[in-house]
Parts: sequence; C-alpha cells; structure tokens
Amino acid sequence: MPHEPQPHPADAPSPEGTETAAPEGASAPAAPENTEAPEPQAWKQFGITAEDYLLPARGQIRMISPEGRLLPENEQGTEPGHEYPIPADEHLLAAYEALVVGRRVNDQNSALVRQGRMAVYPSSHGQEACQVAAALCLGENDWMFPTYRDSVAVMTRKVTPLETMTLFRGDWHGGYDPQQYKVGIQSTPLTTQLLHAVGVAHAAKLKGEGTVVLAMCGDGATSEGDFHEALNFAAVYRLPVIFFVQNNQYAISVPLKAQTAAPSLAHKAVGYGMAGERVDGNDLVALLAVLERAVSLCRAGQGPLLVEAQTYRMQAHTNADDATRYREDSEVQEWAPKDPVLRARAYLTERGLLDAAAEARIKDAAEKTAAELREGMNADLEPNPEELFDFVYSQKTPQMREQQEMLREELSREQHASEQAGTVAGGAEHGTEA
Ligand SMILES: Cc1ncc(C[n+]2csc(CCOP(=O)(O)OP(=O)(O)O)c2C)c(N)n1
Ligand SMILES: [Mg+2]
Repeated sequence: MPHEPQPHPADAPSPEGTETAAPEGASAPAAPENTEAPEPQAWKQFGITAEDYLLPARGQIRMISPEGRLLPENEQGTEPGHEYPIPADEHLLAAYEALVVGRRVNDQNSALVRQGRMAVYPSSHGQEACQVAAALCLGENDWMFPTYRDSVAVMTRKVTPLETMTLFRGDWHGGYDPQQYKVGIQSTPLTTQLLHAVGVAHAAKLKGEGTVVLAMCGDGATSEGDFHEALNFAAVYRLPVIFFVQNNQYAISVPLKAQTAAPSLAHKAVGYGMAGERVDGNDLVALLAVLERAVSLCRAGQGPLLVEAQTYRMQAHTNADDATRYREDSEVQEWAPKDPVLRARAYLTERGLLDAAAEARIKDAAEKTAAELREGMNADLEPNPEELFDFVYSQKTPQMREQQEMLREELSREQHASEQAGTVAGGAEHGTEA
C-alpha cells in the first residue's frame, strides 16, 4: 500500500481522544512532516543567502530624510535583497490623509481626557505613520490585532471613531465587532493579542483563505513570554503573520536599553527562523514600502515576518503618567524635527503631489472626524450593569446567576436610597422656599 503523506499537525487537528498520554514505555509517534506548505525560500527570489534574508539590513530602512527629501539609494539603509520600491502616488496620498486625520484624532482625544469626557488615552502622537501604514498595507479580508495605543490604526481600518473610543470611555466592552472590521479588540494585557493573531492566521491557513494577519505590539511587549510563544508557533507552522513592533523607546518608564540586550528588536526574528527588518517608524514612505512587501511575502506563503519600526512616544505613556520623572525634555525635543506628519507633507509637496487645495480638503476631513468624536463623547454613556453577565458564556453558570441576583438587589437598594435622599432634599428645598 502506498505511503499516505501525513498531514502537518497544523493542517489536520487530531481526532478526539488522541491527545491522551501514551502508556509508559510506548514509543512516541513520529512527528508528521509538513508536506503541504512549501519550504520558505524567499531568499532565492531576492538572490541572497537564507541568513542574509533572515537578518535585518544593517541600518534601518529609510526613504525620506527628516526634511522630506527623497534619499539617494545608498543612504536608504538597504542592502542586496533588502531594497524596497517606492509605493504608488495614490497610495502615498491616501496614507498622508490618514496621517493628518490620525494626528487630529490623537490631539482631540487628549483634549477629551482633560475635559473628563474620556477615562484614559494612550496617545500615538509621533507614531502616526506606523499606525496608518499598519492599517493601509492590509487587504479588506486581512486581520489586524492592535494594542491599547493603536486607536489611530483601528480608525484607519474604518472602525468608526466613536466605536473605537468606547473602551477608553470606561465602558465594559470593546466598542466594535471584530468580525465586521477584521480588527481584534485593542488589547490592554501585553501580547495576548499576538496569540490571538497567530490563532486566526492558523485557522485561515487551514481553511485556505489567503488571509494575512498583522499583529501589533510595543518594544516592552517583546520581553513577554507570549511574544516568544506567538513567534515560535507562527514560524514553525509558517503562518501568514507580520509581527509589527513599534519601538517607541519606552515601556512606560523603562527605556529600551533596560528592556533588551539584542542588537535590535528586528534581530529577534532570526532566532525563530523568520525574516526581520528595521524601518524608520517616522518615515511613512519607508513604512508602507516595507510592510507592503511583508504582506505580499506572507500572501505568497513566505510568512511569518517581523518588522520593527523605530519611533518615539512624544507624550506620556497615558494621561495618568508623568514622563518628566524618567526622561529629559531635551530627548523629546531631539525627536520633534523628525515628526512624521511634517516629513510626509514636505516630501509630497516637493514631489508636486500635494497642493494647497488638497491640504485644505484633508484638513476639513480631519476636523470632521474630530467633531464627530466630540459630539459622540459629549453624550453620556448609559451602561446597563446587568449586561456584565450577558456575554461571558452562552449559558450563565449558577455562580453567575447568584452574582447577578446580588447585583440586582444592590442596585435596587441604591435606587431606593437615592429616591429617599431625593425626597428629603426636595422637601428641604421647598422648606427653604417657604
Ligand atoms: C501582561 C501585562 N503586564 C504588564 C502590564 C502593564 N503595562 C501596561 S503598558 C506597559 C508597557 C508596555 O510598553 P510597550 O510594549 O513598549 O508599549 P507602549 O506602551 O510603549 O506602546 C506595561 C508594563 C500589562 N498591561 N499587561
Ligand atoms: Mg514602548
């Protein structure tokens, strides 16, 4: 009988019951070969060795200077096999518009926090080029898994501003339907979203859907155990995932040098057998170029990849943090001229792609989004505390029913007490009037 090719564990989940431990002394079954997925061989297409492909280029990939000038090829940080074509003009213009809207959203949200309309906001001010490129490199059916800092990326993927900000108003839920937008809920626990991303990529690969998944995290998150597990699993199972690390130099108060001894975060990729690349995270053009290539490599079965964007968190970690306690203002000032919005604007203007009329139209679009946010946030939330129990399991456990009953009683006691207080206060008021 001819030998049947064994499916890779990723391609054929074991039937029920086969997970039980083998009896002591029994030899373990041989690990099935991955006969379905082609060997990753992108280096052949780039004419370089596997090692040169997996290792990031020596410098960061950068295409436009901080003044917005197109850099000559020998200053772009590229090496053989690590060259990137400049994205199409229309793509750059759409990205610039999203960049301007994103900056306006960041500033609006910070103002809404100061006005007490929003509970907390981790701003991506200074990182907007990363946000926009992450959302725009993906196709409609691809998935994105963001963190708490990635609201601008979420909105760029067309989640409405108000839905996006629901979580930060203090509501109990994430605000939008992940399936509708193909965007995971913004994750507050560090790196849990990377595992979700890998799971979605695994499922999509099994179903043959051709989906690419972009999983986002920060520099600090690369020290988490889940980061290791996500990358290792994705690499072993050759999943179509891009791990997009925004290295903004800080994990709250912890600077990068106290976070890692690696030459760069992109170098972590080679240890897993995936390609890594470093890119200037304030250069919209380079970000789009590197991420677009990463998406097409993943789509062609050459994933996963890791892209590290080197950028800077211009504001405090959140409004609850005082960044002057752990970093010098002079350091922040050094990054100010590298601003991604100014830089992209200078480049596009110089190229003749952006004129005053286009600028005015884009500014209007940004103001419209900010107004939509202000209006939505000014309407008070009316959360129903009982919903807390509605979506935990499809059927409530006895303990949950008991807790729900306790909450109902407590709410009704409170309601009663406040009605009593209202009657007393009302009476007193009338008394004064009398
Ligand atoms: C599992 C887990 N551990 C710790 C925290 C607390 N925490 C919140 S943000 C943060 C720093 C994360 O830094 P980084 O990954 O660089 O992302 P950034 O905030 O700079 O975007 C930490 C430690 C958390 N949210 N989740
Ligand atoms: Mg960080």
